Amino acid sequence: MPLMAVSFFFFICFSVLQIPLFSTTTIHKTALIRPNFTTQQDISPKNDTPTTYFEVTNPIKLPKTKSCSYLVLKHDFAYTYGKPPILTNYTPPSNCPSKKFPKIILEWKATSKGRQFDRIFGIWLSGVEIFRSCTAEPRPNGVIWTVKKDITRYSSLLMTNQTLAVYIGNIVDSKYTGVYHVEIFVHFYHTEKVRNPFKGFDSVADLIVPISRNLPLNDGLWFEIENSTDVQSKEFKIPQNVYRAVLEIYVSFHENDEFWYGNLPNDYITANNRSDIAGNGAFREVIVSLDDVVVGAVWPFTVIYTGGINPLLWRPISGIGSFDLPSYDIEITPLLGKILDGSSHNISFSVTNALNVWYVDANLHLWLDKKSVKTEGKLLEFSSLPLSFSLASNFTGLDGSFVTNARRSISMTGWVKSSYGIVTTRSSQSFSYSNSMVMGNDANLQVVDQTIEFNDTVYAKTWSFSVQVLESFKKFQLHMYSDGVEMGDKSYASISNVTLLFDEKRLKCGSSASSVHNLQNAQGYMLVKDQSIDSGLGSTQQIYKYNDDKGCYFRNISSSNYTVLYDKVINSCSKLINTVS
Ligand SMILES: *[C@@H]1O[C@H](CO)[C@@H](O)[C@H](O)[C@H]1NC(C)=O
Ligand SMILES: *[C@@H]1O[C@H](CO)[C@@H](O)[C@H](O)[C@H]1NC(C)=O
Ligand SMILES: *[C@@H]1O[C@H](CO)[C@@H](O)[C@H](O)[C@H]1NC(C)=O
Ligand SMILES: *[C@@H]1O[C@H](CO)[C@@H](O)[C@H](O)[C@H]1NC(C)=O
Ligand SMILES: *[C@@H]1O[C@H](CO)[C@@H](O)[C@H](O)[C@H]1NC(C)=O
Ligand SMILES: *[C@@H]1O[C@H](CO)[C@@H](O)[C@H](O)[C@H]1NC(C)=O
Ligand SMILES: *[C@@H]1O[C@H](CO)[C@@H](O)[C@H](O)[C@H]1NC(C)=O
Ligand SMILES: *[C@@H]1O[C@H](CO)[C@@H](O)[C@H](O)[C@H]1NC(C)=O
Ligand SMILES: *[C@@H]1O[C@H](CO)[C@@H](O)[C@H](O)[C@H]1NC(C)=O
Ligand SMILES: CC(=O)N[C@H]1CO[C@H](CO)[C@@H](O)[C@@H]1O
Repeated sequence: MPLMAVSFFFFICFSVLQIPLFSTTTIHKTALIRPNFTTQQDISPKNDTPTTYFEVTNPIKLPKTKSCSYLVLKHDFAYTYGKPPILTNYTPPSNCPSKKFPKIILEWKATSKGRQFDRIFGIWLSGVEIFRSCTAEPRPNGVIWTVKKDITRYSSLLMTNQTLAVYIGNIVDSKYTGVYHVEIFVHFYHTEKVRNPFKGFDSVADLIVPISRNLPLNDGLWFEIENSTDVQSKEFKIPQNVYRAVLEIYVSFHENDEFWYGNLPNDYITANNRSDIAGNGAFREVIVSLDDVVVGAVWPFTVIYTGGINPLLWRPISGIGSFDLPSYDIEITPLLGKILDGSSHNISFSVTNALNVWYVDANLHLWLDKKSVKTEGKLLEFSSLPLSFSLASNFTGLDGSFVTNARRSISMTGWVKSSYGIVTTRSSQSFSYSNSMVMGNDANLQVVDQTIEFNDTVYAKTWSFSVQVLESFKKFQLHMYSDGVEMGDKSYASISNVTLLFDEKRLKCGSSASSVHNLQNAQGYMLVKDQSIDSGLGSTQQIYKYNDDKGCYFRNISSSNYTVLYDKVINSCSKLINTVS
């Protein structure tokens, strides 16, 4: 039988040394204890061809002509854990005509064979993160996966020489044999798009300042946030002719916080004398500060990595966001008045209630006024209220229920004077969070229902009263049901159901700019014996709907036991209206 790396609940997409954090002699609390599992047995069809894994997303709309393609890195990632990232010189291809905002696509192609955990990884261009992802877990006959990402917004970097860094924290030994064979391409496409003189919200930045750790170093360029008081910061300086600034945040959570939305409150842990389980409750947020003032936050989507909960759920259809983790933009233009002084400032990150470990970094996208050497700005209004938070616990022994609610809002208004005139920008974020958790069967059963709403609004007004409004309404939902039963003889059975929803509506000047509705349901069971999966099954159904001003995309797909059961794609808006209500 072929073999497979399976990790249950814990330890997933995780790049720190694999020390079992929990003693495995613990009793039967299978929903609480999230150890790693692997197996020599591969519960899969026997054949010789590698399996192709994929994440369901809308294909990138490409211009007809491809100018050029460039293999930027080919590397085998074997024992790379704790070592420096792989570095290579990036040079824009000389045969690529024009510097006129071509469409630029990153293509990640990888294969792996044998047994391996899922590993988090990142790609940086001179310290600017352009891709955060998780590897697929290999199979004995091998797996292949390809991810394409539109990286046009990083054009300013891609048109000049840079250092490309890739870090995957992989560990290879006699048991975990999977080496990741990776090829990274950049594809450049022609576009006829004419540059807008007053660059609107869609334009790409002229300069991107990395808010990440400096090379040379070991591990990734991300900051590692280990606990709730850990603050990681970076000093930076911007040119004095900036007229717009957007901070893009990358985030992923691992080890004790990989399943943060299922973590128990500390009073439960203390009452039950169970310091071996992950605590600090189920609420987390990434806090972004500028010179020690909270200016933004990210309430992240609950990405489940390829080995999470029951790895069989995510084969071959990977979890939402697992192959291309979302990044989050915060418009900080109103704050430019504070940082246009030519001196150094700090951006820092912390994570409310964090347990070890969060990987966080950011890119500061800056738009420069080509017609002046100095712009001016002033912050007019700023409001950042403290987090509103409530927790209602009701438990007896290991069973009970917990309801957590939280809200936050941040808003700011400021003007910037440039050769475009005086532009007043108001930027706001508002968040709400609710999490209901039930523990039953002496904590063998856990049910979590979580909803995050995450709204961003940017409103820009010039003297000529032309107004631009960009709104983003995000809704992230998670349902997780996990039930385990002790079978004796160091074995147990578990079933799990997971629902993930990623919804985002973007409005421009009040009318729809794009919308995505991405819903995944997964069910599975596994029999775990002596920390190995003896048998099991995973099934997934997914509905993906996307539309923007260029068209529509709909996909209805399902898989079970590694096989796609149905896969319906609709590409045309008119057909979509007729087929799906
Ligand atoms: C999964 O497929 C394999 C091979 O086709 C088959 O042997 C196995 O019984 C299936 N498992 C389940 C639970 O249906
Ligand atoms: C970019 O790198 C290439 C290849 O190393 C080199 O030939 C070229 O001179 C560099 N360009 C600049 C502007 O440094
Ligand atoms: C939190 O993490 C930081 C960084 O590793 C460390 O210096 C600090 O001692 C930790 N604090 C606590 C309370 O563990
Ligand atoms: C708590 O657990 C530890 C380790 O399992 C044990 O040594 C200790 O006696 C327990 N304390 C109580 C009050 O049950
Ligand atoms: C940035 O933060 C570091 C560490 O806290 C501090 O030493 C430095 O003075 C700060 N710089 C500025 C410009 O505030
Ligand atoms: C706490 O849970 C118990 C058992 O489910 C229930 O009987 C009781 O009404 C709950 N108390 C509160 C305050 O919700
Ligand atoms: C987000 O926007 C939606 C749509 O306007 C609204 O219904 C919801 O209450 C908002 N949520 C928050 C947290 O602001
Ligand atoms: C899990 O999902 C299966 C299949 O959709 C469903 O039949 C079952 O009722 C679900 N179980 C729970 C507890 O939600
Ligand atoms: C997806 O396809 C399945 C199987 O054909 C069907 O039962 C289901 O209604 C479809 N869902 C949508 C939203 O079209
Ligand atoms: C990869 C990994 O972390 N493996 C660990 C899983 O748990 C067993 C038992 O606790 C450890 O021995 C392995 O090192």
